[in-house]
Amino acid sequence: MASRKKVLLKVIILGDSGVGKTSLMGQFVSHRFSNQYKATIGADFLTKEVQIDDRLVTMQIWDTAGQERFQSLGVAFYRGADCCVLVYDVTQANSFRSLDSWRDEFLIQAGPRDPENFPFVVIGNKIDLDNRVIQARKAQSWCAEKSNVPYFETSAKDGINVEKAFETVARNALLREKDIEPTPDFPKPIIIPTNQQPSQSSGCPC
Ligand code: G3D
Ligand code: MG
Repeated sequence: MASRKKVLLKVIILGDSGVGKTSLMGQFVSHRFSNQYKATIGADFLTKEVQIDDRLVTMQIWDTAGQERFQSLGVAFYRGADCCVLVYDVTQANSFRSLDSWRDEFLIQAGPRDPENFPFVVIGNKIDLDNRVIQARKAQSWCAEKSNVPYFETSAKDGINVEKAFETVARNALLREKDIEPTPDFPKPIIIPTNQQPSQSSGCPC
């Protein structure tokens, strides 16, 4: 049976500062929720392998390093994104209102081929807190207006729904597999037979 090509998905997480982007990534990648974890991330992205049906998928998840405060994330952050996770905090109305501008910013900066059908996923985070101000149906109707973007409510703190949300991220990106740039396979090794005589036409002037 022919083996399927490996898939690498670039996933970026956007949303206002403080909504829990880094915590969601930490919970998903390492099942950890701690400040110490956040302080130790120096990299631009973390990777996690997930199994989606019969496919092994490497998710490369890009988190901001706090520059989202100025909405100036640079072109390398957006370039080649296969999926975009938009996060807000269910206890902060402003962070929900910002979803529009984060989505617009993504579409401008990343310039996907088919913006209407680009795979976004929206996450309402911090559902473990009891001071929620944005109700699920409000977020769901925003998502419905934007070509039915999937919506999840999570707690990065308690690990609620985080796996499920990221699995949907991977699945929806895979559905658009034709748009994903193939991961280059390792080149085939060149086998040099030990008993081979130098050929007459080797081009060697000696
Ligand atoms: P950001 O990366 O979007 O800026 P962070 O957000 O992941 O840094 O999280 C911001 C603050 O929210 C952190 O608290 C973090 O612990 C908290 N937080 C993140 N997710 C959750 C959650 O699901 N529930 C609760 N209760 N808190 C969460 P501090 O105090 O470190 O600023
Ligand atoms: Mg962060």
